[in-house]
Amino acid sequence: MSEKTIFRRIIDKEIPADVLYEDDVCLAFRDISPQAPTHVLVIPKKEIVSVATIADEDQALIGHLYLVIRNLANELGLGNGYRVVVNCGPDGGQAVDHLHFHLLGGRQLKWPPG
Ligand code: DGP
Repeated sequence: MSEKTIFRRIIDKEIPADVLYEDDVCLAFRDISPQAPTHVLVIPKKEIVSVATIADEDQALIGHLYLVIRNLANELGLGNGYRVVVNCGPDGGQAVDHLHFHLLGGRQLKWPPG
């Protein structure tokens, strides 16, 4: 069996994280290396490697993750705007092979990304 990703270990409470929200299907916690004053990761508990391997049956789950992101953004005071980023694969800069949505805010974000 392949080794657990760091995010699977966070889901399984094997390593600590600053968790902001949790339900049956997802978890949200602060990024260990924040790139903005607010930088939260929202992840499904289901084993999904990346956007590239989302299954048709995951449609409701992905929609749910966006509602969680919307709620967190409101709770965290990001009324002036924020960015949701999903890196996919090596060219996309994905470092952890467990699907995750970055919620970034609290400063003016630049465009385009590098
Ligand atoms: P990505 O490059 O899109 O795969 O982003 C992975 C993010 O995960 C990166 O911003 C740093 C974050 N990260 C890596 N390891 C840990 C960890 O152990 N705890 C937390 N909270 N975040 C982590």
